Amino acid sequence: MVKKKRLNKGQQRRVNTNQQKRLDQTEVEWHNDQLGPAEGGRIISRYGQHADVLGADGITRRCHIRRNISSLVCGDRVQWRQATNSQDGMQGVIEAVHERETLLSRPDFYDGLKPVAANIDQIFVVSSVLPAFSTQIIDRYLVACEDIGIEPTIVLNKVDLIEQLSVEEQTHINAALDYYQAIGYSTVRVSSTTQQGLLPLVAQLPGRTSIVVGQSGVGKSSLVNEIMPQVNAETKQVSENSGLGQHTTTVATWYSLPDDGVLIDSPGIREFSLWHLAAEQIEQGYKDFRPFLGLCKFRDCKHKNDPGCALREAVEEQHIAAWRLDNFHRIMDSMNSKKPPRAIVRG
Ligand SMILES: Nc1nc2c(ncn2[C@@H]2O[C@H](COP(=O)(O)OP(=O)(O)O)[C@@H](O)[C@H]2O)c(=O)[nH]1
Ligand SMILES: [Mg+2]
Ligand SMILES: [Zn+2]
Repeated sequence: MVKKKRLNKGQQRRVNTNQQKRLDQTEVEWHNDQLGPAEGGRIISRYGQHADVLGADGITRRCHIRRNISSLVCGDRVQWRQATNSQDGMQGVIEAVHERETLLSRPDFYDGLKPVAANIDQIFVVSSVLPAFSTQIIDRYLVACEDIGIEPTIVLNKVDLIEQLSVEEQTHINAALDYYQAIGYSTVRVSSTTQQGLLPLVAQLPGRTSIVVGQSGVGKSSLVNEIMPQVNAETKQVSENSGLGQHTTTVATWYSLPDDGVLIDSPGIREFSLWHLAAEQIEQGYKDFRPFLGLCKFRDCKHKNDPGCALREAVEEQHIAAWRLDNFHRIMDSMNSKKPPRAIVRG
């Protein structure tokens, strides 16, 4: 009979510490004594298992992310430690994330809700003359902004191209922007190429953490570059010249403004689905609907052909634009037909 070898206490302790060391090493590559004290920092952008952290000294360093951190995104306030010597371009490790004040998320068909940026307090919903202006897309962003309670500003970029549109198209864009303005959203018309209209937008930036969102190609990165020429955010043209094809902004990126404030560039979001929201939240996201919600004859009114629908009456009496109710229905229809498999399973 083979006697099972027993480890004495000292051996056992060594095995345990070695195991712990291996765990630590696979996580951070550094031993504890190779890391400086814990400091506060800010996430500039996150790339998979690492992120760029802005330290209190104003320097940005690429850091590992500890595995216990489940969610980390541009704008997060973190606790991190600098390494005495960098390894594979990594200069430290992020150990903890502070609680977020706000979080802008984007529903991903397969991955569920994906965070885009944290701790923002102003959202610029950027649209453009080309690619085509779409109130459908703007409304989706507005509903998302209303849901997280952050004041949006609607930006129409590339106004230098407006004359290329037909008179009908120009009238349509102007009427829509006027309507948004009338229901309480601030709207600006700008061109990052000619710089026209930029001053009112820039005036809204100091002291706040702002993000530009919108479809790919509307000129978000170009606007960021015009506002802060020193940052050189990657635009489509730049990357086309470098031969990298469609490789534009892929993650949200934080840029500190010279006079206190932050502007975050975000990647284009092709389709901003809202299926994480309930029908009531989408209704509430239409601020011009609010005075009429709850006044329909039937509690489960779908605001389509239901008799006694207060929203349809409001449209007939021109309190609500017909296209807003149409857009609402298109969002509701897409929610019913395009729900991801997982969301359906979960009910
Ligand atoms: N004519 C015109 N083109 C613009 C303007 N702003 C951006 N663009 C162009 O639109 C394209 C997409 O710009 P980009 O900033 O990469 O868009 P993003 O995907 O929203 O970041 C580029 O070719 C820009 O040069 C503008 O105000 N006027
Ligand atoms: Mg971009
Ligand atoms: Zn109704």
